[in-house]
Amino acid sequence: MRGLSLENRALLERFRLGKRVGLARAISLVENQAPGFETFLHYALSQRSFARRVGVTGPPGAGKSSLVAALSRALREQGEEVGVVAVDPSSPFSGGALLGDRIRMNELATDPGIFIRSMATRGSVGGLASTTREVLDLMDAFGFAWVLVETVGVGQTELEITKAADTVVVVLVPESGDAIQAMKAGLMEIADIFVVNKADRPGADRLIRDVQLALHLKEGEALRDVPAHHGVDLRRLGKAKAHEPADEGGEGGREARRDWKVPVLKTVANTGEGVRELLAAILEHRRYLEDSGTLEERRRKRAQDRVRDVVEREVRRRVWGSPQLQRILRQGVEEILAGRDTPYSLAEALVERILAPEFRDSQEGDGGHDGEQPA
Ligand SMILES: Nc1nc2c(ncn2[C@@H]2O[C@H](COP(=O)(O)OP(=O)(O)OP(=O)(O)O)[C@@H](O)[C@H]2O)c(=O)[nH]1
Ligand SMILES: [Mg+2]
Repeated sequence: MRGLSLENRALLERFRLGKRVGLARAISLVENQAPGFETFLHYALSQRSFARRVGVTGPPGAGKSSLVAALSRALREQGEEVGVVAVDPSSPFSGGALLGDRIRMNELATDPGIFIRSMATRGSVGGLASTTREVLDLMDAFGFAWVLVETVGVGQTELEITKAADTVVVVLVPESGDAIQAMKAGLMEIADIFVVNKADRPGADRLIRDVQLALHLKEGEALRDVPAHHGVDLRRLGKAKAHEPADEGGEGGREARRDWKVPVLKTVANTGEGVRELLAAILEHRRYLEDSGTLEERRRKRAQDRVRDVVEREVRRRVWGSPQLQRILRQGVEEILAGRDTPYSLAEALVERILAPEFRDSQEGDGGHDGEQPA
């Protein structure tokens, strides 16, 4: 690893001392991919991660921010420290989203035990840029016991949240459509806990039944197992079986899903109704993750994904940042346009060039992207 610049070293010091401005500046460094950010992360994240990471996703306006705020309050009442990341909120977490809840939100915002950060996705396909995951890591390393992340999910974009969170809470509302839509959107695959929010609105109980039915169908269970009553069924929460080994998880699949009974809870986020039960379910899921070895598995997968992300980012940076390759690309494109070459042979030539030792040598001494002096 390269050394840290003097400036970033000072920042690291503040970060490690638990100074909030240190965290805020560290997040900006990472978000902007400013010089030396990867080196900074290397030092800042060198400890093991302990935070409980909870992702809250769902359609726009479902009440995700309200729920995250209510959960944060509940956690703060228990003396827990909470970091919150709101990704690309259509209504900013600190502003419009919580207009009806301003006073309590302000309380949260001035509470030193909670740190809230909104960030843009910058058009990343997954809706959750790799920098977002790095920001979550920073919050974890900073020492928050809980890190909550809110992402707006429409369609497939929220699937990425499974890469960032240990527990995924999917929020639906009566007006967001039926359970079939949720199934189509892949929400059944990613939800560890379903929440039907705005339970004060008509149609909530129906949606709960539909989601439960869909879950049962998915699990291939008999219809007679559908609970006769609606709402929170706390009996279902404790039924995680730990004896089946976690399967290795296919592409994007969540491991050992069949061992966890996905609860369907009901909340009214802006009054706090049902939030206690939601927190209980999150803790229950946490216990399941730990007891079944799934947490370890997810962390292993997460570390692997992270390395891949960073390698890809670094390779892209070096390759497309190389004037030499840019030159070959420009010339090659002319050949393609003239009908003398194809993108495939040009790409192959470029890859061979990249893998040649001369390319590596030419990269040395260009100082890398962070322009830092080795310590
Ligand atoms: N009636 C009712 N309104 C709610 C409930 N929860 C949230 N709201 C309101 O719904 C609106 C949207 O809530 P948010 O918490 O901003 O929803 P969100 O999912 O974070 O929205 P985006 O981040 O913009 O996608 C706000 O006006 C909330 O006050 C609820 O349980 N019942
Ligand atoms: Mg929001």
